[in-house]
Amino acid sequence: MYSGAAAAAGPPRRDFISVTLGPEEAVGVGGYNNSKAWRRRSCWRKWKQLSRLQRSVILFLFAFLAVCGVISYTSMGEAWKSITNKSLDEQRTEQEIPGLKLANPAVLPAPQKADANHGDYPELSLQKPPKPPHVRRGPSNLQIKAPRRDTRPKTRHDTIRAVEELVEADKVEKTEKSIISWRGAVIEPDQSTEPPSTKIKEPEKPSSVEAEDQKEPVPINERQLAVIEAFRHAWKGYKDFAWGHDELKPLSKSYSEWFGLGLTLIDALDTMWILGLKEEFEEARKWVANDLVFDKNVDVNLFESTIRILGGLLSTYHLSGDSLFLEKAKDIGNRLMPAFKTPSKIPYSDVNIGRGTAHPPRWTSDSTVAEVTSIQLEFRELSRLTGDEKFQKAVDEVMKHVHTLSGKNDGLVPMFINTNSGQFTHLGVYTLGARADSYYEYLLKQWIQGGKKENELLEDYMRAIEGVKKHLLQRSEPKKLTFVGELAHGHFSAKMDHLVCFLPGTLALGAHNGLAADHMKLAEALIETCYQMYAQVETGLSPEIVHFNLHAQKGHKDVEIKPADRHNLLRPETVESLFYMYRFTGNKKYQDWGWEILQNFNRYTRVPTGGYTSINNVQNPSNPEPRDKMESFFLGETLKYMFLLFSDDIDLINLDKYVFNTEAHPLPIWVPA
Ligand code: DMJ
Repeated sequence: MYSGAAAAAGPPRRDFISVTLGPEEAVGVGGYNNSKAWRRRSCWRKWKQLSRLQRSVILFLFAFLAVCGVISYTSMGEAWKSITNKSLDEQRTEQEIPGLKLANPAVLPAPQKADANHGDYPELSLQKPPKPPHVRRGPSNLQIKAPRRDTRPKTRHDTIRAVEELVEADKVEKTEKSIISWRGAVIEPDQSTEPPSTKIKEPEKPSSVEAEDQKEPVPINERQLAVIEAFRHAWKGYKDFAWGHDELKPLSKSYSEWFGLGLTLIDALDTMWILGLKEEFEEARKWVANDLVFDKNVDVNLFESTIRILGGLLSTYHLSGDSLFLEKAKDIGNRLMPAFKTPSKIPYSDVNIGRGTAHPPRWTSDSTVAEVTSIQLEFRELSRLTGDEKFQKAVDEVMKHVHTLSGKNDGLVPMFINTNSGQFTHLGVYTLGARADSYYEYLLKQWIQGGKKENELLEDYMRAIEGVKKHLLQRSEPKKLTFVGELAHGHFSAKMDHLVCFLPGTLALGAHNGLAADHMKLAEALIETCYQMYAQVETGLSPEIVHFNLHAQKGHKDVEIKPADRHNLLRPETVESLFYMYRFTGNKKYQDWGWEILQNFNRYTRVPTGGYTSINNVQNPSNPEPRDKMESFFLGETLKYMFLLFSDDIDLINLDKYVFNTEAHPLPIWVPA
């Protein structure tokens, strides 16, 4: 090999390297002499004979090999460590229940832990998620394999770290814009990464169910069997009287239509998969294949159809690996896109999926904050699966915009946002209930979905929880239950929607993912309150809204119910939070509370001819006044969370691998490849 520079300078210099290895070389020079001294001399002579360039190249090669060696040694060490840890886990499990091994080895790549970058911030660390103390087994037909992840932010560094002391967020923000602090955690926006929207390069491969023969038979316990029985009873009513329609009216043995898209059937698909109801699932699949048509001149609510239909189809696709569901998800996803064609890019509430037009409600150009900020998990996942970034771009833009908006109160958001101006409207009212609830839930869940890299989401979430603590938390009398009230123009109201009971589960999920430990404490206090919203009521079922007593009064309980609020719609939020609490603590009281609730649903809402019904009066056990409607979320969420709550299998929708959308449809966490 000739060096061009040497050739130009004068007579050609031989700058090539010729290395001959092996004994032949030594034999050729003067016979075989293998003494150490001879070898040393011979090597040195050879070395001296080499040109400077040749020596440099050899030295460089040695240096390069040394670096490679160090790197591969480190990564082998990591791999060895994880193998060792796994076997320790298995040993521990064996000790807890002799004879049982971890039934389901992880099938997804381990999600990047928030504390994965300790090396970057050696002085601080995230709290380690507590290891659930119970043993896990899941239905044999449910081994879920998450897809390979192509879409991820550029930087691999997680940017939160636990700190010992509370630093006031506002104070820090004033002094140094780059650090936002709160109790227990610090974010450094300069480490921030782009959200994954711009990283979509190729479509995601379909995920698939792991081969059946890799699984051990899984015992289903008595309580899970009771959930299966309840599901079958509900399904019977739907099948007999409402097949292919949106909702069952179990008393009149008929149905109601909302969008005319078989809402209950789609919402229930992944529940059937999780419960192992193969026959029912196959029957429903046939309906999806042959009868589900989105090319219809019908107005649908963007939020409701996203969380129930798009979310339901996506999660069923992930669980079953059946591309039919992805095709349908793409179809509905595309048809919902016109909603984002607004002056502000804040989507309209309603879309005509046949005509491709969208509009706000007739009486206003406002959209609901929870609605426009709780469609992100689904659209982001659709982008990842299809490789088409338009879905994610649209919803990320909404989040970015809301992040910058004024009108928040310590992270708490108003309930409405205008689609023309993009500004919050009806300022001054703050709630964690209807119209705002899932905004908070999706801040955390998007952060988790994206691999804990999108700092603005975490920042908004942490700030909001501080806002909740500061403005909305109170204690009731006589039991001193911690509850989340509402704030209207500076006045505190002791009103709490049942919807707010999603919060303990979300807080626990955040704590599990390394956020402040006091979030878990708050979760424990709030789930007790949510349980009391059932336990203190005559039927043992919670009303839609309660008012807490702030002052002790003789003969009064903590919970007061107004006549207009005493209905129960078979909602999931408390059971949902019980599920998270049990998963993360292993405390069986949460299972027992859920069991009580299931029995009371059976006692007061079950319709003998099939189905369950919402009721109008949770305070009247002798006549709870059935409403004649079974909401789709009873099958999509309530019974699913019940089944998961009663399970001791953390791999039955492993929360380090999946994140539930707000309609209980599990979507994979994007794991670095
Ligand atoms: C569901 O559609 C979702 O959970 C949503 O986030 C809130 N309302 C119902 C259940 O109560």
